[in-house]
Amino acid sequence: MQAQDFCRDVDECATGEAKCEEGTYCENILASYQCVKKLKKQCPNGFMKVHGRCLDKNECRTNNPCQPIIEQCVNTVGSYKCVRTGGKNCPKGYRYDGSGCTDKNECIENKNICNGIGERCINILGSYQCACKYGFRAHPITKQCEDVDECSGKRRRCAHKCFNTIGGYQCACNTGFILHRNKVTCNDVNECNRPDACKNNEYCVNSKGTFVCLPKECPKHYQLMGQGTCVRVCSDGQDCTDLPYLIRTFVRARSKAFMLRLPISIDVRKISSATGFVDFTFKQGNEKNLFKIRKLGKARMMITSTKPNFTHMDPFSVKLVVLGVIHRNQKVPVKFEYHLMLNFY
Ligand SMILES: [Ca+2]
Ligand SMILES: [Ca+2]
Ligand SMILES: [Ca+2]
Repeated sequence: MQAQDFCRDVDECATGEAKCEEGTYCENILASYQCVKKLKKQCPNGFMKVHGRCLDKNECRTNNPCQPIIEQCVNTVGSYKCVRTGGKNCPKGYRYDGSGCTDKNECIENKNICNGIGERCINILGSYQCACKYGFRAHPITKQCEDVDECSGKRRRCAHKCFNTIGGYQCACNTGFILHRNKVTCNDVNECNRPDACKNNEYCVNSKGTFVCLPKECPKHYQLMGQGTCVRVCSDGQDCTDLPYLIRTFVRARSKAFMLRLPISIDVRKISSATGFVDFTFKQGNEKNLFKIRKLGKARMMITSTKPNFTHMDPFSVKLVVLGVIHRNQKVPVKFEYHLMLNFY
């Protein structure tokens, strides 16, 4: 027999014969068709939209929400049920609890089940797993948990010093600093808050990682002009023209990578700009050749480190004395001194 011998239903929706209004869709039925109103609203939970209609979702087929082995998923209209499979003979890793099988929590039942160093137990359905605790990592071959050395990694964990511990690490600070509550960064100790930090004839200047006691008085032939600045005063008959015209003291703290631009005092600049060049040399404190002077223009300079591994050195303090000589045409050169109390932390 051949197909054309039978009366066949015509799919009016497919042929285009059917005319449905907007907001409706065409549904083919035997010997006719119907226009079904499209649902605009979302379907309620447990239903899904199929050709504009809300149909029950079969949760058991899509992703089984029930516990495998011990439960069976039963689909219902708009929902599903997890039915515990009966029988007292539970598979390995499960136990009968009176009404069905239930997972054994091996981690609670046997506290020592994962007892290797750095191991922790994770309960899973029908079994358990031993994983590494935080701060430990599984060895690629032996799979045993090993301490992670947080201090040797690329990431810098601590502001100053890092000490590895089994299962963790601890930060510590350089001298003159105290560990912040966050256990990572370091705060400077203000030693000047201590009443006995300096003597009576000294004032205290706090600096990162240290502090400096500076005399309140200037040396002979000098007068104090503000904190840390001594200006030469030569009274009649005194031969002190060879002494530096100005002695200024700076207290600076630097993390190791540093460049130090010095603010040259206005008085010195007045002299130098009117005349010519300033020569800068180290008078004291650069015996190890750790520093170099870079001239910036006529009367400015910058101090930088000479060693590329400067940042790896232990913290240290140094007093650098920089001598500046201003050469003047046919006149006696003018000298001045910068006393730099530097702390590298
Ligand atoms: Ca288990
Ligand atoms: Ca560690
Ligand atoms: Ca300090």
